[in-house]
Amino acid sequence: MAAAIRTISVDPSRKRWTREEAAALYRAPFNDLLFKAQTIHRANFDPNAVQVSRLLSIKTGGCAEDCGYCSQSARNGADLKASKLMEVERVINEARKAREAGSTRYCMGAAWRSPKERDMETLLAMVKGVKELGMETCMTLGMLNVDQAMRFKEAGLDYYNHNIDTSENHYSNIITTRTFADRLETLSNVREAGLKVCCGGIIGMGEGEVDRVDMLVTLANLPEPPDSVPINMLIPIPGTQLEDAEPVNPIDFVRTIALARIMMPKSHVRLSAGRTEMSDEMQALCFFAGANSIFGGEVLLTADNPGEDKDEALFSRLGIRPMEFSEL
Ligand code: SAM
Ligand code: DTB
Ligand code: SF4
Repeated sequence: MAAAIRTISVDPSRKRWTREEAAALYRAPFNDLLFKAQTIHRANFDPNAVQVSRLLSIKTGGCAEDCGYCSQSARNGADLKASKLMEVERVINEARKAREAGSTRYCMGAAWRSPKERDMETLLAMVKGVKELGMETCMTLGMLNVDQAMRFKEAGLDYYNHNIDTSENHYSNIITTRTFADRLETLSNVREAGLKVCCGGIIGMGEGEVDRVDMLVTLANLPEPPDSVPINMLIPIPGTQLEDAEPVNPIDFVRTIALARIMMPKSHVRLSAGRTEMSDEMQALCFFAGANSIFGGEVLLTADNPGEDKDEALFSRLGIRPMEFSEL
């Protein structure tokens, strides 16, 4: 089995970021920052194509972790019905519908600290089935060891999502049942198995400017930057620790997207949770700043998302088209 482990190819010429350099960009005049981000975006991607992923919660609620933002933690008072792991056939049927609606990547999420051995066969069957539809597959199930990561890789998993969520410094204000180092370890296990990494965070959890910058410095300076970088705007969920968090200033959110684009020029930057609260203009600025992926559909895992009709109308007004399978 050890032979299947991929050696990580690190590009020695790749830029490593300092906090000072990144902070200077974050604070630059808005037009300068956006011009730079858009220039870098165009050099690496079609500026008018946005990749669409779809999420499905395959196991909802009752989670043992205490993430202060999450509706699914058993430790907070959010009003959510917990469910058991979904059946494989149902997951595949949902994925087929998502493919028909234009999604190219199917992301399956479970409210776990980490997957248990007894569920592995079911999870591997889900990956196989979705992969057979021709879609890219992604899972987000909590912490993984190398052996689990390799079994997912063998079953056809393309991406694993595991967010660092915020800066190392702010992390323990939000989550106490695991550490920032635990998150980095799973990311390293996932890379070692040859899976692509999807890793980002949440803006709007009471963090300062320096925390946003530090989070992006950590991501950009990983041995390899994540292939996908989801930037979520906190959805304040009643009953959670962060239900009354101060809303994010839209300009600061756009700055964060632009900085992610500049620091990780070849990654897909995903404008993730929180779009129902964003105006069309704010989303347009995010696309201009280099976001080139979204979640489509009416729901994320448990919270609302704009839905297909709204997104189709937005894309059409902006002259944006959904990225096709051939462009991935
Ligand atoms: N349990 C797994 C884990 O935590 O790794 C996977 C599912 S978890 C819900 C995936 C990610 O969704 C979190 O890391 C977080 O970044 C994001 N997320 C969860 N609740 C959110 C909220 N209320 N607002 C914005 N993003 C959220
Ligand atoms: C990510 O960064 N955002 C997605 C996905 N990765 C798994 C999840 C967003 C969840 C939003 C809150 C909810 O639906 O419960
Ligand atoms: Fe559990 Fe993931 Fe929610 Fe944390 S973010 S409480 S680990 S489902």
